[in-house]
Amino acid sequence: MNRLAICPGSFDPVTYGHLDIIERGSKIFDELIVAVFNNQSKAPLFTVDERVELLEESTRYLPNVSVDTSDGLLIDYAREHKADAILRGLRAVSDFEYEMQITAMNRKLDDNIETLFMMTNNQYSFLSSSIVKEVAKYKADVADLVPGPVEKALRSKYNK
Ligand code: COD
Repeated sequence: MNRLAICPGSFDPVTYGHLDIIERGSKIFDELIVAVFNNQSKAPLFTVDERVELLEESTRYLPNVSVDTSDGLLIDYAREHKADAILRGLRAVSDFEYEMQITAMNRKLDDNIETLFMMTNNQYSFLSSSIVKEVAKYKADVADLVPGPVEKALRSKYNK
């Protein structure tokens, strides 16, 4: 049986923290779709197309991972793709409340699709797209926080 998971997020931009969850998820599921959604509460730096392209470049080495985008509801997307699970990462207790709300709402909309959480690698527990953007803006070195193509894209966004 082919097991499919959706790994949803804003990925604005993808970091090594995201990549760690994607890579570990790809070992558990037969197929993993990384799906870029717009999070209404965040003003993105990168367009959806740019985020998709950066994810594609950064996950090319994982043969069972593909990248897609949707402007609809996550649960509808998961249902349409007959996903077995939604995969999310957890960094700290501070993520928990937000994740619980999303999961509870998604379960109310469809209780056949499980949401699974993977604890972050300790090394990336502090890492978020927002922090990366903040430090990149001030021209700090982000080479060990994001994949090469993202580092380059940040440099060109902030005209370094
Ligand atoms: N280590 C481990 N995991 C991490 C790290 C890290 N350093 N950084 C981020 N992650 C995880 C996050 O916890 C998350 O699971 C995933 O990576 C993606 O993170 P983000 O920040 O890019 O994504 P979010 O939280 O902005 O994604 C929110 C969604 C886009 C999924 C949400 O807004 C959504 O579902 N939108 C679609 C519309 C919808 O269905 N809304 C109703 C939801 S109830």
